[in-house]
Amino acid sequence: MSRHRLAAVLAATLLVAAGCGGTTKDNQSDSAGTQASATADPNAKLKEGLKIAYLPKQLNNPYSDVETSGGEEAVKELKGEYKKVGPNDAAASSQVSYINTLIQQQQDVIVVAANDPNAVCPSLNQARTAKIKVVTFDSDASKDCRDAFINQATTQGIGESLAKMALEQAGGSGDIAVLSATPNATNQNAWIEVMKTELAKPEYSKLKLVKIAYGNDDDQKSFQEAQGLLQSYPNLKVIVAPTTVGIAAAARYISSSSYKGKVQVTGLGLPNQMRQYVKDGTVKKFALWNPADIGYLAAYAGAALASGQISGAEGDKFTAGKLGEYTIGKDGEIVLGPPTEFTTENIDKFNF
Ligand code: RAM
Repeated sequence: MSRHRLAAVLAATLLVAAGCGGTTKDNQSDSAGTQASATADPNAKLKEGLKIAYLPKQLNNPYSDVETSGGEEAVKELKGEYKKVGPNDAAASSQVSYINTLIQQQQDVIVVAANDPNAVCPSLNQARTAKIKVVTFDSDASKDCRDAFINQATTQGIGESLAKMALEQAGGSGDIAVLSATPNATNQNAWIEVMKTELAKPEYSKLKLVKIAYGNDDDQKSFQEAQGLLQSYPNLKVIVAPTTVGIAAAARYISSSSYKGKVQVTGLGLPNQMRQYVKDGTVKKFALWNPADIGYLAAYAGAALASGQISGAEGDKFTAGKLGEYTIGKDGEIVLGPPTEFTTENIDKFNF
């Protein structure tokens, strides 16, 4: 670790200790992409030995395990040091203490799926002051406190696909409810916003969104919320769960209840968790991307940032190993690719 870097880490540690937010103008302009872009060199070699730490929304979620398995694979290819830490619940501020520890450990890159767009920001900006590159993946933080964001697919595309699957599963009309993750989750909230805009269109006029429930990405809570939805809305036709935890819990509940065959479950799920519910007829269609690819792409983006190959500015290009070349879009966003829809026809082709 260079002396310069150590001094920066100490300065950030002092800020943490003093409880200062990292949102002053100086901090923001320090880490602004425009300043860094002047120094980015597309021909810079990727550094070896980079310390790349993953901080998913929560550890006890099978989705996070698949995501970070891709991260671990990429960090190995990059000859870096991989680490994964995180809370056991997805509450808004549960990640702050982990970020502070990662700063003290002088990581080179923090890859984080934010449980709340703002709660993590002061700490993430302190990390950036300490010359740590911050890559959000899966669930973004405010764009002022990260260098790049790996989005699984376009937010618009995911929201549209959720609305479309709900319409199809409802047979064109009826009551639908959303079973989401936490009320603060950046990703779910963005998808639900797009869904609402879609539902306002004429082709959706016979569909009524009666409730948005939150299972907090906790299996038991999600199961109870699914149960509660059916008690409150007995005419419900579809539960749309834009979370792998929620969709699996809702499908488990419906599959063993008298609502099986009457109430459809759709949304975003892991094929391995959903296979039995597709086979027993509870679920006809759901969607997802390969979470391992998000983790993989995030490591390469982090390494390219930490090596000075890219700055996070729009138009920057980098190669992400087996996934090929990516270009950074507006607001530092890097889109993995389109999601896949799973049905009884193709579910056995996927193993994650
Ligand atoms: C859950 C998490 C994650 C989300 C998936 C679809 O596992 O909320 O953030 O991307 O569902």
